[in-house]
This record gives sequence, C-alpha cells and structure tokens, in this order.
Amino acid sequence: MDMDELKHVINSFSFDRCKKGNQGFNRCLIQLFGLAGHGKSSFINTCVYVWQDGEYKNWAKAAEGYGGKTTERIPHKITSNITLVDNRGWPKLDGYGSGEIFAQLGNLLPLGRGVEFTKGFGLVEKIVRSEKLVKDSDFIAPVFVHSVKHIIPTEEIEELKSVLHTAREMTGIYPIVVLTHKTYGNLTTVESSFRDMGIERIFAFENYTQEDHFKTRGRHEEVLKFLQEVIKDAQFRVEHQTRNPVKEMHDRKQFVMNYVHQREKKMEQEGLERKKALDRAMREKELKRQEEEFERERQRRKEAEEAELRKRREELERQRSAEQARYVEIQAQQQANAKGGKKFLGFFSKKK
Ligand SMILES: Nc1nc2c(ncn2[C@@H]2O[C@H](COP(=O)(O)OP(=O)(O)OP(=O)(O)O)[C@@H](O)[C@H]2O)c(=O)[nH]1
Ligand SMILES: [Mg+2]
Repeated sequence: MDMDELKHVINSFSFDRCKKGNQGFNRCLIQLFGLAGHGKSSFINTCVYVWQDGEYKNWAKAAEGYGGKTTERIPHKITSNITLVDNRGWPKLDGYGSGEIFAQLGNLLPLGRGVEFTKGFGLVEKIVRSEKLVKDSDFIAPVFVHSVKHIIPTEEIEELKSVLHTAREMTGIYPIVVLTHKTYGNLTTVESSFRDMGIERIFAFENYTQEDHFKTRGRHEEVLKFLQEVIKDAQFRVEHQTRNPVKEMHDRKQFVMNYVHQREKKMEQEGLERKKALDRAMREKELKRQEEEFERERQRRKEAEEAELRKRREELERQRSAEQARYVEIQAQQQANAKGGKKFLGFFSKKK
C-alpha cells in the first residue's frame, strides 16, 4: 500500500463500519504511556506532523532538553475517529504514580486536566469524581513508549514486564511498543529485551523534533503503518469480539481501585516489615552494647584481680626477702657471737 492509500484507510476508519456495528465505541484513543522523558510528546508531534504534512510545530510541547515535562492528559485529534493521548509519564517504574499511570491508561481520569501523583487512597476519590467527565465510548489502544537510549537493566526487566502485563490485563490488549531515538545505537538490544518480555508489535522511530524535522519517506511511512496497525487491531476486536464498553469501563475502574488497594496493602506491609527490621536492628544493637559492656566489666574485674594477685605476690616476696635478710642477720650475729665466746674461753685457758 502506498502512502496515499494508507492515509485513506486511516482517514476513513470508523467503528460504525465494523461488521457487527460499533458496539458502543465511537473513537479510538491511542494511549501513550511510559517513563518520563522517553519521547511520548515527541512521538505525538511526529504523528501530527506526518498526518498534516505541513509545517513542523511542537504541538505536544515536547521537552526542550532531555527529561520530559508533560503533567496533563492531552488529546491530539488525528481524524474524527482517532485521537492520540499524551499522558503524564512515570518518574520511576516502581515508585508512587503507578496507580495514576494505569488510571490514565484506563481512561478513568479526564482529558485536558493535570495529573497529580497521590499517596494513599486519593486516587480512588479522583476516579470517582471523574466519572462524569470520562467517556466509556472510547476504545483504548495502549502504546508503551520507550527510548533505546535506556538499555533495560536486568533488575528492571521483571518490573517492566509486570507493567506491560498489567496494561494487557486492564485493557485486554498487549501494548504496542514504540521505541524512540532509533538511531542511537542500542536498538537491537532494547528490541530484543521487549521481545523476551513477550511483546510482538514493536515500532522504532527517530522522532521528528524541533532540531531535526527534515521529512523522510522512511519516517512518514513508518508512522502511517503504525496508525494502520492500531486501527486494524481495534477494528478486528470490535468485529470479532462481543464488547460492552460500559461494562469494560466499570471493570477497568474496579481493576485500578483493586490495584490501589493492593498497592496500599503492599506499602503498609513493607512499612511494617521496615519497622520490624528497624526494631530488630535496634534490639541487636542494644544486645551488642550490653555484651560489650559485660565484656568490658569482665575485663576490668580480671585486671583488678590480677593487680591484687600481683600486689599480694609482691608483698609475699617482700616479706620473704625481709625474712631472708633477718635470717642472714641472725646467722651473722650467731657467728659473731660464737667467735666472741671462743676468744673469751681462750683467755681463761691461757691462764690455766
Ligand atoms: N533525537 C531524538 N530526540 C528525541 C526523540 N524522542 C524524543 N526526543 C527528545 O527527548 C526529549 C524528551 O522528549 P519528550 O517527547 O518531551 O518526552 P516525554 O516522554 O513526552 O516526557 P514526559 O512528558 O515527561 O513524559 C526532548 O528533548 C525530545 O526532543 C527521538 O526519537 N530522537
Ligand atoms: Mg511529554
């Protein structure tokens, strides 16, 4: 199919043309989600640029330096039946915010409004308050955007896999993965990481940006093929599956509320375990301190006993030496006496 034919197919897409009718859907929402700064807004700019085929503009307000900045859910209409949604990105995979990411993906938070990451059950209230502002007639096509600049470290693989799996559980569709910064050099490595996670549909782009928006056939064609893939899949699902958008919206709501509940339970559990570990560490520290104190006291006593023993030995030695000296003195005295006696006797014997 050439580019004009592709454009025609995309432009004429409507759920009304599905074999079973629209089943209650009237718009395909291409929901972009992923980590902050990975190129979601730039991908929207790329899609709009290709679709309008006019002058380049920063429609989606992509960041000017590395690191993103979108904090709202902003819709960008492509055709009357296809809308791309720029969602707020995750600051970090495993931190707070995962609830909001899934709430956005499930179309449970209103379009055109800011998205704040909340702790506790604040998100549940926001979802309930948004009920009248969100449309269950939106068909959700999840698209995960990831920059190949970021090679996924082994310790993040499971986390990311679980995010993609949760997205699939909630929307019924395995997300398409859009890789950005295609020419950066890590494409094969990052692509194979996603394939290993079970992702089958992967598109890679060098986004059109403020600095580089020289139109190339390769990029234009790839964007149109991406849009075609999304609508082909949406059409198949509405033609071949029995759908109920109202119930699906309700189920997604339930899903995210359960997710928040589980997250809070997990956080509470982790908090308890952290506290237990802290108590244990404090107890061990106290025990160690007591043992050291006991050891110091034992050492101190031992030294005192040794000093006492030394003192006694020295005293004994001193007494023994004094005894010895006295003995020597007595002997000397006796010898002297004995000598004196002899002389005296000698005198008498002479006289005889
Ligand atoms: N060279 C190149 N730069 C890109 C590409 N995609 C995004 N960028 C740049 O990367 C930066 C971040 O892109 P954004 O589109 O703002 O990222 P984001 O995902 O929307 O970020 P958040 O709004 O925070 O979620 C910007 O400076 C873009 O110009 C790409 O494919 N190639
Ligand atoms: Mg953005």
